[in-house]
Amino acid sequence: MIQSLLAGCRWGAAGEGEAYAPANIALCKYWGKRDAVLNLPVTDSLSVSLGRLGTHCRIALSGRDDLYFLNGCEQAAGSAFASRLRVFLDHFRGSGRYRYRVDTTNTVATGAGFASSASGFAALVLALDALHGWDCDKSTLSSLARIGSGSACRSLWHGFVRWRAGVAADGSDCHACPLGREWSSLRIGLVSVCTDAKPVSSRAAMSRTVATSSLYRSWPQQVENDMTGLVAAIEGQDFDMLGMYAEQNALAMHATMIAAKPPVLYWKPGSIEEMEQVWKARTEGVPVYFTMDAGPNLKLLFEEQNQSKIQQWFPEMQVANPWRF
Ligand code: 2P0
Repeated sequence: MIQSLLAGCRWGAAGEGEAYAPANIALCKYWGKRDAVLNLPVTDSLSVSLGRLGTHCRIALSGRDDLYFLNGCEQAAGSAFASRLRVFLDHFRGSGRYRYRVDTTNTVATGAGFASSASGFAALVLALDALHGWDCDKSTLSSLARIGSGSACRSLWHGFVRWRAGVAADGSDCHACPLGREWSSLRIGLVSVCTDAKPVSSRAAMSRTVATSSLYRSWPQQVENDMTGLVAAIEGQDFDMLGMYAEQNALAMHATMIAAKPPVLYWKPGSIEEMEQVWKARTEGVPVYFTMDAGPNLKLLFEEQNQSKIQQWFPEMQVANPWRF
């Protein structure tokens, strides 16, 4: 698959490649695969990027072995970080049997449930494109990033991005594309509840949910409904509609995994306390909604004009502006 995506590309290797990609938060979630090798999803998904929170990646050819650095620290060859990158880079070594030095710097907390793997693989693919001089279009790079981690295919662009599930068995029609709509007052608040390693990876949780959760049967219909609502909310810049659909979609996703056998429950008591704070703030007239991914932390959705009010409710939150990068 990778070979066909790169067919006809130049394949040089001079100097180094450098790139930045933003993290992204799904408003309509990717949850379940129709192909686990190619990371082909069951449904479309829709995200918004996190502006300056993401990953800077620099890649160059190395002498004998791959070398991996994360936030300036060399990572052992046997570490989970190095192993995941090595498997991905094995697709790109070409006839030159290239060895790479990869420097990854995250401006979003690594492994804290704030999607650093999505920005990481997107930045890596952009840096590889620059290093090898492929000069690929963004759709092709999106498909390449998808093979590293599904949600990475949405991190090739800033703003609202829709990942089309496609129908082709080889994934040739499965990549993301920007929605082409801006919403300059929209902000994302990151509320950290717990940064411990996840008890179950999102990959494992997704596959267990698809295989064992009776609630998963209704998920494609949920996505169809929520996607229509979210796209209409973005078109009409209707904040309450956007927040309502995004929050419902996240809760429905968690419901499918809670119904898996054995259940997957990422929430901590603090997650529920923060959800209740959001609902309480809303009853007091503060327009704020949340979404959550495969972890215990919340991402708040609000508009710039309400930021100081919301900061009083959530003094620890970190604010991302999707439109400043
Ligand atoms: C998303 N998540 O749409 C969903 C919502 C988590 C919950 O994409 O197996 O790390 O690498 O394709 O992309 C997390 O899953 O999974 C994710 P793989 P990924 O953002």
